[in-house]
Order: sequence, then C-alpha cells, then structure tokens
Amino acid sequence: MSTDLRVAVVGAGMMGADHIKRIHTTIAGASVSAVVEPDPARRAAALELAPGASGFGDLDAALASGLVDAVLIATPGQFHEEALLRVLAAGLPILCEKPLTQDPESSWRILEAEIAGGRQLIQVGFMRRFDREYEELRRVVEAGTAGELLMLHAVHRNASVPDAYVQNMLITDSVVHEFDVVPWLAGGTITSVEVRYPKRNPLTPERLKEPILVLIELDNGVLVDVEMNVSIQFGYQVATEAVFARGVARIGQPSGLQLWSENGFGVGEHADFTTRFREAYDRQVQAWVDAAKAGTIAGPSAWDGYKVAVACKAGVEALGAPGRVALDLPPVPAFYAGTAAATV
Ligand code: ISE
Repeated sequence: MSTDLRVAVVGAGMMGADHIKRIHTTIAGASVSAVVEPDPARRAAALELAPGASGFGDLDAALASGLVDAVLIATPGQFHEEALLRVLAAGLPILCEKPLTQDPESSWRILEAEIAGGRQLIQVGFMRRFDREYEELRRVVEAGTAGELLMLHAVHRNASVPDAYVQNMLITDSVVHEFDVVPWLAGGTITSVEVRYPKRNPLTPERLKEPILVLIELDNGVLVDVEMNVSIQFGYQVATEAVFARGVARIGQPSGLQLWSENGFGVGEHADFTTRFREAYDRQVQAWVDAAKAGTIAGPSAWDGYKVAVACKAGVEALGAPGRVALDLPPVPAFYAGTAAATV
C-alpha cells in the first residue's frame, strides 16, 4: 500500500502547473491525486503532467471524492479565502501560495477558522525562507558573526510582468515577499512602510509607475530599502546586501557559468522566479509534505500571512501618499504565540 500523501492542487496556472510537475517528479512521499481547475483546457493540460490524477472543476467535488489527504492552493489570491475556508472545514493540511488572502480582514477570518479547528493546518508559500542563501544570511545575523545587523539593501527585479499586473500589485504581488522575509531575516517586526518614486522607466507599461523604492522600518531599528522594479527587460534578480557593524554580506548574486568570448565577459541570469527559486520551491514543498504527514506545518504560518496582509495594506496606502505609513498589528493570538512554526 502506498504511503504517499495524496495532494489536490487547486489552480493550474503557471504556479499550479509548476507545483504539479514538482510533486510528480521531485517530491518524495507525495503524489498529485487531484487537479482542481475550472478551465477545461488548462485542467486537461495539467492532468498530462500528473498521470493518474483525477480532474475536478470545483473544490468541493475534489474534497468529497475521498482522494485527497492535503491541498496545495495555487489560484490567484482573490480566490484564496473561499478555498482556505473549505479545506479548513474538511480538516486537511494546506500549502497556500502567497498571499494568504488579499486584505487583513479576510486573513483574520482565516485565523479565526483555523483557531476554531484547534490545529495549525495552514503553511503559506513564502518560498524565500527555503532559499539556501537566505538561510545562511539568517544564520549570520543570528550568530552575530559580523556584529549587529544595521540595514538591508534589497533589489527585486522582474524582466516584465503580465497584462493583468496593475500598480497595487507592486506591493501585493511582489514586495509581499520582502514583507515576509525581512522580519524573518532581521528578527524584528515591521513598524512602517514608505514608498518613494525615482525616475519612471520609459519601458514600463503605461498603466504602471515604477520602479519604486520601498523603505521598511523594523522595531529593532533595522532599516530596509527595496528597489522594486518590474520592467528591467534583461532577466530576474532578487538580491540583498546586509550591512553589519563590522562586515557586509551579499546573497542572490548571479552565479554559474562565466564566459569570456569575442564579445567580452558574461554570466547567465535567470529569466523568472520559477528557475531562480526552483530549489527553494522544491525544499518548501518537501518540508510541507513531511510536516503534513507528521500532523504539523514547517514554514510560515497563517499568522505570518496575516502580518504580511497588514504590511501590504500599509504598502498600498504608501503607494498613493507621501510619507511613512505606520502598521497597526494586534497582539499575536495565544494559539500562534510561541509555536515553532511561526518562526521557522
Ligand atoms: C510573482 O507573483 C512572484 O511571486 C515572484 O516571486 C515575484 O518576484 C514577482 O514580482 C511576482 O509578480
């Protein structure tokens, strides 16, 4: 008898299809048993990636099928709340792609539903926490190897973005990752967010005004600047320079083949996040599968997702108004306080 965790993947767009492939080819101890996707053509294409899986047009039918032990939610963010509530009601472990939900109010409803069930079932897909260089940098911060951390300079550059990407998504779809990873890395809580506008990139689509510079303040005094740039054309870069009392550390530098040829010198660059963070996604999904089998989670919790939703609300406000926008965070509910998973 197979001991595989039978996973339903909900949403078969870019990330959903990527996770289906990953679970089928790379992850140990799990298989894709169901693909939930309302679009028939997408569903059929996804099922080809996971032979043996059953296709469903709707989540309830998949949950009622008896084929599902755990659920990976990879739909666009606006559908997360409804899917999360249904899977929580079914009592199954969940890996939910970022964001948890679109706003603090709906994220709070998710916390309430999870607390009512009495068990942490939700892990949020902030994959940067599973990137080896981020992990190493966090260890340097914690160990004090180069002294106290003073500030972080972060760059987050996309070659381009799809047509559906609108101005607020600079925050809710992109800087959302920094809102999760920066406190995890620097060991503090975000207290304010400010957005500044450098000169606009003439190559950015007409509907966008970017790049932007985001300033994130933490309660431990660490200040973070993030260059958020989604029209850089040449490739995908996520890099950080950490400035310590007596040292500097860098992660996310281009690596791999260096080529000297007649045109000079070159090194490869990623085209998008699916390759830049491939190993991080693999490690994230494997950790989730192993934890789900053991009845727990192994990454950012729903409370982490809630805190990010609060930061995104402040960030969106800061996009439209000069100056710092302060964050208003309620105390952590006792259910999440002190759980190892909340601080993984
Ligand atoms: C995308 O949705 C992601 O999550 C990527 O990690 C991020 O770099 C990109 O800007 C987003 O659009």
